[in-house]
Amino acid sequence: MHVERIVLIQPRHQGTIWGKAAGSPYTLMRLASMVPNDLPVEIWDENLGPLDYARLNANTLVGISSMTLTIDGAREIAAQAHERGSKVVVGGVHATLVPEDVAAWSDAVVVGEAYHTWQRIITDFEANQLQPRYVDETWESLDHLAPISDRVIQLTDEHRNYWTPSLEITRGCPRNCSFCTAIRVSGKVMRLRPIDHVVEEIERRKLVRFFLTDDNFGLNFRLHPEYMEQLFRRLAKLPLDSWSAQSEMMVAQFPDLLALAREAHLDKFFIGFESVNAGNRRDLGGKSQGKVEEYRQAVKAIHAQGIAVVGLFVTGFDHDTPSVFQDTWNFVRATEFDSVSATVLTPFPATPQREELIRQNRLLPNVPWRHYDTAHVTFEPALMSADQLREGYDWLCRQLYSPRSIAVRGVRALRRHPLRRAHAKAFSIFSTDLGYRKAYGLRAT
Ligand code: B12
Ligand code: SF4
Repeated sequence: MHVERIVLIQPRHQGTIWGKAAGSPYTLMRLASMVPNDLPVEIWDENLGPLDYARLNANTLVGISSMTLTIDGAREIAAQAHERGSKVVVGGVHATLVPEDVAAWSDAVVVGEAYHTWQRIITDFEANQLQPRYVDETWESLDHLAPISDRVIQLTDEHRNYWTPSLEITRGCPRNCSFCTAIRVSGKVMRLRPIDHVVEEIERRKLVRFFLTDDNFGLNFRLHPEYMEQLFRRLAKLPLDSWSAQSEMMVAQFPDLLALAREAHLDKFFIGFESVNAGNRRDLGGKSQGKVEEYRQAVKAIHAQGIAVVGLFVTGFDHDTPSVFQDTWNFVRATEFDSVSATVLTPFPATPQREELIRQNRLLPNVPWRHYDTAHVTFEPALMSADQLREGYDWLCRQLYSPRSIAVRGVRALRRHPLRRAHAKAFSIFSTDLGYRKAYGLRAT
């Protein structure tokens, strides 16, 4: 078959703020870079505006990436594409978790990674032999990944269209938290990209700020300290403004690496403290124990090296009572977080946690997938009612994201920087809390 073009689509989840979407469509940028150069490829991001379905036809292969929250949007896009005769391939975390559901309305489902399957899918489409399912869960080395191509850099125009470019340096996480779905698409083995590749990509994409997609970058302080040291020394030489990464709090135990990270322009760690309730420790995968004094010490130690801390908290665990909201707020107020994210525990499909809730008949009926945004209540908690969780969470968010709270945290964070840098730092400091405020606000819709 003659392939006219390949169209990779990201369904809408957040829209834009002042004309730009939050994060660059990194997943699609990687996939688009693997499309052979003689084949036209496009990235359509529904966050940036409505999709031009009229340009699809039977010679178009449509690829959609989706998380649970956007899977219903993905299905609508697939239906539109099918009306115009296109074939539709769906991948990403939701397709990986429940491929049989996605198979019902797509032509092919991609489970796991696509570094080996995506090119085969294109060849199979050309040969009219698209298979219903492609699986890659081998978690192979990241050494030979196709780099983001110049063609893709041009067509994404990420500096104009997105607030924060994404970048991947490591992938996977050997922890096995019962609620985690990220490890289903990135694997339980920690893999590292060659430092030369990372530096080359930063330079070619002309990145000065970025957010790491790595699920637990900080764990490498313990697992791969030499790699981290080399990485930081190389990044220190680049003209970067700032970058941020997800981590667990044990990075606080590595002051020397933290100092190098700061020199490498690492500005902010997003740290999953998860819960202030020690009763929940069995659910926290060993990385947090609900010991608030330890959390406080960790924040201090990380701040001491000049790195900001965004505290991530989840409410609704089985040992949480209605007091968890006031306890979380008290703890946040007394601890100098730079920003805070509070979410509701969310039993994503195919997690051990969801299996257990199903066994106990505790999932709320008829909750649409778009409410799996970590801000809606989707199950009956153990020690409070669903309404108590909903109201308590609303109350907590009103405290956390009030203009006053955001201002207090922001001004406190600004004070840690020299006055001459305050202007440059203001965006990074306030944007995280404001982004969370907006995401929480979407809960009402
Ligand atoms: C970057 C990111 C974001 C960015 C989004 C950037 C963007 N594209 O718009 C931001 C920060 C905005 C974001 C927001 C949220 N996110 Co997020 N995010 C991620 C993260 C960390 C990395 C994804 C990524 O880019 N990886 C790098 C690329 C290269 O790898 P990849 O995506 O896995 O893609 C590979 C394969 O999956 C496959 N593939 C994927 N799609 C497709 C499509 C086709 C056609 C094919 C062939 C293959 C394929 O091929 C790729 C190459 O191998 C993931 C964690 C993870 N590890 O997936 C969470 C993750 C996707 N997010 C998650 C969640 C829950 C959210 C939020 C809803 C809530 C929250 N508290 O974070 C919000 C959304 C809020 C809202 N209302 O919109 C969950 C989703 C769980 C689920 N089952 O749906 C994840 C898995 C994290 C987690 N803790 O579990 N997120
Ligand atoms: S530490 Fe984070 S990335 Fe690792 S398994 Fe737990 S939730 Fe997932």
